[in-house]
Amino acid sequence: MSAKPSFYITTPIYYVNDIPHIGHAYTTLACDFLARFKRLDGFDVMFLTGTDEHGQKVEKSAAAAGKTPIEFCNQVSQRFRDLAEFMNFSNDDFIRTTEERHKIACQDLWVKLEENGHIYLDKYAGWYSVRDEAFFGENELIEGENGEKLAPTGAPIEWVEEESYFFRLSAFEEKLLEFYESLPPTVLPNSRKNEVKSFVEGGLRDLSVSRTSFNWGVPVPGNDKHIMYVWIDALTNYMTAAGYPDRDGEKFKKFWPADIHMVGKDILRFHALYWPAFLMGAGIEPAKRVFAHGWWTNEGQKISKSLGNVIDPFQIVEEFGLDQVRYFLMREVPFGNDGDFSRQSMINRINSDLANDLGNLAQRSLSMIFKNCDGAMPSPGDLSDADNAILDAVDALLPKIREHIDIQAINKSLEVIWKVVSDANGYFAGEEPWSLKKTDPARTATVLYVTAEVIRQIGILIQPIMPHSAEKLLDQLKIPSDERGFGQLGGSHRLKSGMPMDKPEGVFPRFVE
Ligand code: ME8
Repeated sequence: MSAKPSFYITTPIYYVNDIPHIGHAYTTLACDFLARFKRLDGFDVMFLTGTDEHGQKVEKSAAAAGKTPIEFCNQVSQRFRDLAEFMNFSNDDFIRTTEERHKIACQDLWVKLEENGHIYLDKYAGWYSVRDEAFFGENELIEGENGEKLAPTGAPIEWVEEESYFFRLSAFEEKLLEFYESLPPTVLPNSRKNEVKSFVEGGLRDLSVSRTSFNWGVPVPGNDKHIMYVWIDALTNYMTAAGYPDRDGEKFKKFWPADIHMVGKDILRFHALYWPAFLMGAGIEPAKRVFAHGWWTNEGQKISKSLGNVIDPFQIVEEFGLDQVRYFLMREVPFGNDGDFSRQSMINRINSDLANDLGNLAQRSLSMIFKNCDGAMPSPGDLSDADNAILDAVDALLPKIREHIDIQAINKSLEVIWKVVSDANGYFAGEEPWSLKKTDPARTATVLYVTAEVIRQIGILIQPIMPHSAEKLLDQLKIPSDERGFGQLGGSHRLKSGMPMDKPEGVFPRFVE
């Protein structure tokens, strides 16, 4: 394996009881963006996604569909793979919890926890929500419309009384509180860290980690009457894919602990509390960061099957274009906050940021080069203050972007790029190369060259967010494919003058209703 630094990022593994929707596409897109960014920035990246196929919820959904659980899983899991391909996600692996490698990993982790004295057999009596696959205390329940008891998520609950193994979660309070305070931050955004921290401060009860009332899952080693709690099984996927239980293997040594578990805020507690506790219990380092992003609503309403307003990512990509949807989802909402999907804001982003700002800048300048500079990249003359200012601005982008990416402020990383796009538009309009071309062709050549150089660097920088469009732009500038990494940014790799150009084609069309 190479000596490059490593970067391991994971998405949640999605339940196969439902077909993929915009929320799933969103989380995986954020990871795809970060994985692509890190690859271009010289890291050896492992990017994992997959499907969560065990548990009572899946067993029930399969029965309702008249299928065996595995037939059902095969079918729905494939939809998530199709989505990954359709959205141009660059995941390096796709894990399914029904795979043999995963069963081995789960059972090994269980044995480690048992050997370390963190698992004991007792009896569980309490409330369980199949929809959330989670246990709830009486004090957490809410009242439904007809006075019935519901989980805090609004899901129905059932009273469960059965023999169960327990994990000594209560023994990890202090270690978890220390973990939340360690730096660089282990849980982001800060509001989420505070949320999970105050939950732990409220006191932890031991966690029931096995069930005997259904079969669809990984059997507990040495007592196969018990099936492991689906969250132990699910969370372990992140280690399975890194080669666990082969802890001395190259892959595990390189990629564990994971750099980022990206999740939605709904599953923060599982990732920032249970998972690090399980790992601490097994003597394994927890992931370096859990980032819990916000929730999408549709035109102001909660997205739900019963409201019939689920946004189908396949359909919006067909309508608006893939890179356009990718850009909108990452740009529109501060990453971490909740966001609202509206057609109008999607159209505004496409027409203003993409078609007007970046698209016009590229199309106008490259067309002028093609028409006025004998179809080749011109040579710049002496640089004016204005030329230097815009070049300095684009040369200085990468370190600024990295600062945002280090805390997953994806939207901010795009904002700083678009600030330079906007400055470059101001520069181009201010220099008026079209009115100079007869009187001062040398100055025209310089302005066009400087603008094209800005576009070269912007083209390199937008590869993580809009891979296809960036490729088209860089192809038009005749940048060889091995000169598109972040090592090529900055002042020491300027565009080569004299390179023959083709007639440019617009990369960012306007959206017309
Ligand atoms: O929870 N807005 O799977 P899941 C933003 N199998 N993100 C959303 C969203 C929305 N409206 N709806 C869903 C599970 N998501 C478990 C995970 S991991 C070891 C096991 C995204 O299919 C978001 O990332 O219910 C959320 O956390 C995830 O889908 C839940 O997916």
